[in-house]
Amino acid sequence: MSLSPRIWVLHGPNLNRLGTREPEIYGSATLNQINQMIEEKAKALDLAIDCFQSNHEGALIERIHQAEQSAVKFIVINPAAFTHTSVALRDAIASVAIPFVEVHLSNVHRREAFRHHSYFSDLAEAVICGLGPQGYLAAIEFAARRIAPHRG
Ligand code: CA2
Repeated sequence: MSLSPRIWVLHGPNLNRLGTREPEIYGSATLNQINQMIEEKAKALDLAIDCFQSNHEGALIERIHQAEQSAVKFIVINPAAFTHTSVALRDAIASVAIPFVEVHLSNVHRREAFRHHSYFSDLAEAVICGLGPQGYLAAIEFAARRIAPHRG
């Protein structure tokens, strides 16, 4: 059994389409490439990481519920469009006592007004937007320090 602290990364709807369209907004990396970068970072920090993407609200909600039973110490989540619409996903993350960082590839505040409100930000430890895939890596580094400060 791994003794490394467990972190789950959750990607919301349509993020499986990364690298196919709108590179000027979301960059050219595919989700697989981003997950690979995340896994490399986690390995360097001795964290047990698991990346999950779904286009379904219910699947993301159930994954969040499972996080508690799976002794997950930290969640990094890009809720994608559910950021701006989903009270249900907000309630799910509020129902588990697991700290999380909200990540967005694009700077949502430079975009349409409907992207300026998030159902997650007031619950999040931090919000990172506009850094592209690097935002996930910054979130993982933050999580590593937040859950195990003695590990450096
Ligand atoms: O900037 C982000 O990471 C977002 O969470 C991405 C969401 C958007 O609804 C949020 O406002 C901001 C959209 C993800 C859709 O990704 C696509 C990827 C390739 C082509 C089209 C969409």
